[in-house]
Amino acid sequence: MSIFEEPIYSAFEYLNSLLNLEKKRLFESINLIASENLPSKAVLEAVGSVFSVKYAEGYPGNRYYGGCEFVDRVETQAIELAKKLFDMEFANVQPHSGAQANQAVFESILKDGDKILSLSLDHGGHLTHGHKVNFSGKRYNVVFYPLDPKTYLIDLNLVEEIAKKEKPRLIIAGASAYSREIDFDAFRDIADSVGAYLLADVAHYAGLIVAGIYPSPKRAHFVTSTTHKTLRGPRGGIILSQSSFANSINRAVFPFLQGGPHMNSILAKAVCFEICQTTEFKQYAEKVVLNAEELARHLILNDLNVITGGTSSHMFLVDVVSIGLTGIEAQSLLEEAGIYVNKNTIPYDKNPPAVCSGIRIGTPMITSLGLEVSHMAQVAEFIVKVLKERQAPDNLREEVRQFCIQNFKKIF
Ligand code: DSN
Repeated sequence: MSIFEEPIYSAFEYLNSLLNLEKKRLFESINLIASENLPSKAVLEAVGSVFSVKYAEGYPGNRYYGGCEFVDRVETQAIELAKKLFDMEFANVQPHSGAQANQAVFESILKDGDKILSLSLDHGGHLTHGHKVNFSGKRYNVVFYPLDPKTYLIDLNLVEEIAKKEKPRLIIAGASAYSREIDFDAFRDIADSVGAYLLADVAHYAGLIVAGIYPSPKRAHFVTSTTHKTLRGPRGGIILSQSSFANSINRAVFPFLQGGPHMNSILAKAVCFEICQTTEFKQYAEKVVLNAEELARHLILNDLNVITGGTSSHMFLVDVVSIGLTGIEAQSLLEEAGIYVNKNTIPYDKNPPAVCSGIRIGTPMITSLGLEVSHMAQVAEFIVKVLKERQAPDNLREEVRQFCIQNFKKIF
């Protein structure tokens, strides 16, 4: 057999062993990283398909290469499904990531130096919403709205006040570490009152939105998302908008920011969007939120400080300084026990971003692996044993492993 045809395990044994180690890591540990998820087999099959061969710069019906008959049909289908799912007039399914989706929206309506109003990263926003180390903070003039210092919730009156004073050209509603509902309609009203555009970055909430259990962003001028978080699709991004922005968005994605679209990912996005329309997906999304609520409830019962006292989504933040730890310490103690979270700033954090005072906990992945509300007390107990009771995490590792082996659905 030629080296081109051999399976990875016989051609490159050392690479295959890394693949197996990663599978073991994923399926023998409790992954609570809020932005990660396990895609369905159909999505993974699409990502690994022969659609990865094809160059298709351009858009359906208007490509720079021959042989685009089937990729055109795939991309058209992905676009139609995305529009239907989010109930919006236009979709571009080519962005390689959420960051590039945001960049394309900025490019389509902003000039260098234009003003953006957004939630800062340390209050739960996102790097691309104007952080000073990111292109968004370097190219645009960014003003942030803070969370309410007592409730840690978005204060819409304050957002409106700042918007009226600052007159931004773009307001961003969306977050990577905000566990409560975002009222996108109210943001649109504020944007209208100051003549600003509204971008809803729903990367974290998209799966809950299409399942109808999180506020709809459809009144926003632009909606961006990743496809791999709560949507359970492939790594990638999408942009939705009103049809009047179609040309400027398309030009911003290609040829301005990107070259050839990844047609294998676009096939996988179409597969993901098909799955998202099913009752099974809606039930999955509901379970993600129920699991997050239940996990937060058990941590609170054990006197851990869950920011905002719970969650209305797939994730929540835990303040670990109140139990004598930093975020980075909590993350690494849990990792030793086989539980993955990420250190995260909490609102008004006094620690630097590399240290953080909190951890972010999410349930999309464990729900994909079949954990139910009834398992959450046990997951909380593991966390409490490590963080609060300070039991040696390596002693718990085997218990966590056995829990995973016994309770995770066999996916592969
Ligand atoms: N890195 C993602 C997250 O963890 O939320 C956002 O891009």
